Amino acid sequence: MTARRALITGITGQDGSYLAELLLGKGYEVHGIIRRSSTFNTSRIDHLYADPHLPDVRLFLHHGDLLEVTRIMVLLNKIQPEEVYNLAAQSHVRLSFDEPEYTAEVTGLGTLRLLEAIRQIGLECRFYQASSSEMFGSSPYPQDERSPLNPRSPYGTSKAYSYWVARNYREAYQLFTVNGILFNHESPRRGPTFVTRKITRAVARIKAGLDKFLYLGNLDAVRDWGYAPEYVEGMWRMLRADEPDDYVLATGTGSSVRDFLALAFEYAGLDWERHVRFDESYLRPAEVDSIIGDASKARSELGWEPKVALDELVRIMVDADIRLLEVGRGSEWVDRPRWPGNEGHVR
Ligand code: NAP
Ligand code: F7E
Repeated sequence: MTARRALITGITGQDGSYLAELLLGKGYEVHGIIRRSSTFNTSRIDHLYADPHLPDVRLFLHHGDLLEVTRIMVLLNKIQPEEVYNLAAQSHVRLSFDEPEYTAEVTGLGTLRLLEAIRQIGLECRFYQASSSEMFGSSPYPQDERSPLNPRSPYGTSKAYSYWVARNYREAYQLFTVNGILFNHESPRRGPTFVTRKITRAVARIKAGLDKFLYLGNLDAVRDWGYAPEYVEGMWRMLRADEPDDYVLATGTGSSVRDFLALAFEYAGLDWERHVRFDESYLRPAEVDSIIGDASKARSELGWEPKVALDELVRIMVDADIRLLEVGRGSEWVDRPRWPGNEGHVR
């Protein structure tokens, strides 16, 4: 039997790395698009990568960028994926206020470029769009698939555009496109400038005596934080469903940034109030005050259920950041590869 073939944009990101692991573990041939960089930008997937000259390699990386449609067409034509996961994005909400046009180019128009390329070359594939709870913005919580979109940032508006493009290509051209509307999900591989990871890294550094203070913005914002490996499993389930549809993935529990702070510092035996200082540069011109998701549809139709609660998530992230400092690694943490037979191919 030939392996199912998937293409992941954004494979070097938090979710891309977990999704690549999941799909390789399920026997897929996985292709990822990476951006050329003057330094290595593959630390989250290095443990999965193997020299393509070796036998039985199932992970392949290709240089490309969502800004260049010709390259996207060439890659889709060459790879002929059966499943495309569009995870690439300028994903930082605060930064999107400083770079709104770039964010719209990548996070918004990038999706259109991919879908139009798929349509133009007549590729038959299933398409996952990484939609976001940021699209709900100021809509009252709990938010589900029927909640109105009221985005509050250039990132949120770009994601809303992509959401509608994915739906339009489903309706107009009968493409199998799904929107996974994911609420915040975190892990030891979370980018270090997102608030949870910023906090857990600071906890580790303060505990080790390397730093004294952590500077943050709005502590009152409420988020629904889940555990990233569970969310990529939900993405895969959406693409394996009988019909294309849109699904919210969330835990259903909201907590404030202050709650997260207290849990993380307390777990390390520290008092957060002695170490946290306010810096207004981390405030946003418009804030999403509270988002809490209702994932009932994913639970009943996909059998998807998150298991890791916030206190466990905090422990996982703080432990990982403390270990990272102990072993002297950079800012990225990856586990050993998971699927049998891979050991020989680790570089
Ligand atoms: P992330 O860690 O920021 O990863 C983003 C990925 O996109 C990276 O691989 C990045 O490459 C790539 N990328 C950025 N610009 C690109 C471009 N112009 N062309 C090609 N690739 C580009 O994000 P994440 O947390 O894994 O999230 C994955 C997706 O889900 C994103 O679309 C995000 O907006 C969305 N989302 C995330 C969450 C969440 O809580 N994590 C919730 C809802 C939706 P480099 O490594 O080279 O920068
Ligand atoms: O902020 C507050 C900040 O940047 C969370 C992305 O993955 O999830 C993420 O977007 C909250 C906000 O995530 C700091 O104001 C306080 O209210 O970790 P964040 P986000 O904006 O919720 C959604 C679902 C996505 O789709 C996005 O791609 O924390 N906050 N002080 C801070 N936030 C940051 N980053 N840094 C601070 O110092």
